[in-house]
Amino acid sequence: MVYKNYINGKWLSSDSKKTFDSLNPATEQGVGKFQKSDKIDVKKAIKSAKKAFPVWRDMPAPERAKYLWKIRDCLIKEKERLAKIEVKEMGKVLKETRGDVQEAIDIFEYMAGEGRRLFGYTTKSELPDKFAMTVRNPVGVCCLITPWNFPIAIPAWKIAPALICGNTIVFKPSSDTPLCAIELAKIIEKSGLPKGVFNLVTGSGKDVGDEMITNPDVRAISFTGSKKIGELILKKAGIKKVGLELGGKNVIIVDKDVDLELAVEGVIWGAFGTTGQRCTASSRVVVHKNIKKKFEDMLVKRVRKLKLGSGLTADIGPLINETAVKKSASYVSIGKEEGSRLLHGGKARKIKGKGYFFEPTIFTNCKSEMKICQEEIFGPIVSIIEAKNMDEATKIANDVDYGLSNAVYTRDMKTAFDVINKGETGITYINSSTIGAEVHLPFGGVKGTGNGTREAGIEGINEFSETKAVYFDYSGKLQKAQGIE
Ligand code: UN1
Repeated sequence: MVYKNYINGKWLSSDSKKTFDSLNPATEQGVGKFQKSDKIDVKKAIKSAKKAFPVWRDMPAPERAKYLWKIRDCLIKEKERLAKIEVKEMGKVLKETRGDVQEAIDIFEYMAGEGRRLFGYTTKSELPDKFAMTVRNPVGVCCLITPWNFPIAIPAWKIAPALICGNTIVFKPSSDTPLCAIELAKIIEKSGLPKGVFNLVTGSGKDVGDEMITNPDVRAISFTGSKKIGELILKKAGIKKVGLELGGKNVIIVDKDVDLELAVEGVIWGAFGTTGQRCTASSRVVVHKNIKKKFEDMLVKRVRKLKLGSGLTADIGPLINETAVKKSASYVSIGKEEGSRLLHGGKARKIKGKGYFFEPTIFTNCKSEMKICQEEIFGPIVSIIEAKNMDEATKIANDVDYGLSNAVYTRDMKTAFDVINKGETGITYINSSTIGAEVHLPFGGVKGTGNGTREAGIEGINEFSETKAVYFDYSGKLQKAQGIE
């Protein structure tokens, strides 16, 4: 099957006449062929989005919301089918792919409701007979560039707020999960959106992404992916609105005197859920020295029960591709060279000779400055660091370039609030893992994780709207602000 681009309400082949394959990471079999689009395709899509913009902008937001509601309804109907397609293309386990589709349903529902809010505010003018307020206007043509690890939810986090604010869209999905994107696009098409409001172009970052970033008709870029590409986008995009979500090196702190079973479950879920391929994955654990040994014993006992295999039957699915396997393997070598101790796992595996599997891997006796404790691995590898007290643990937690999500298991109020107040992250969990953000709260981080924007929640609206200050003078005379006579 050869899948096409969606431009101006039509499914079109690329002018390049080239295609690429997407593979099932559990079986290494192809799931389809997709357009390897070039700059001409992207220009066409941007042109169509630009043309559709005034129509969509001028439609009342509660009317726009009706389309989002239809998309939400259709996602609910198709949830199981989409979840199974996602297992096939992305590899993660079925209960998690269901969660991914659910997250998309949630955000469309939330943003449909925004159609009847999109609040600005009113305030008093410093002058008589003058009224002041803010309104939200759309930004214009928005290009959305998304990763493969949440191939339905992350595009939805961007598409839903962009649409409700009145923007038009060109969407480039990851080349590892184009089928999920096309299935989402088909659902969006079914909602009957005016043509050109939503466009999809598949292809490489080099050809498709580059044109999106540099094209002068594009007013906003929203990107989720690596820090390296995020930095490149910021350099190249010029004066565009840019939203970046660039990963993490998230930590779980485990205090002495906690329910260790609960903490172990939190680490298992955070470190090995989605095979460690979440920006929010728990890749570091900082443990109080008094309970370190006991905690490790319990963790290893628990991890041994996890079954590796196809996302339809196992607890841990494959990594996304061979490059990811090589990356995880190289960090295992680095971890050993750096002098940390391998407690469990560490090897790439095949099942019936196929698949990009990797054992859930635990390192201990790690030091914060080690590479395995500093760099984002995006695989099922977690590093345990010992702390002599919670003050030291909080400092170690902050000792990385990233700042997305952190968590602490504690019964002590001061420790909990220290992590809330001093933790350099955009998300903090008390007594649960580092993953599992909900769509009505802002998602994003500080330091190397992003440039200050947040997705989802009300902050997701900020990314896709421009705030305009409006001064309405009904005095009938020239009034000057700042006391000028
Ligand atoms: C991501 O890994 O990029 O909070 C997104 C979570 C999910 C979203 C993760 N709701 O883990």
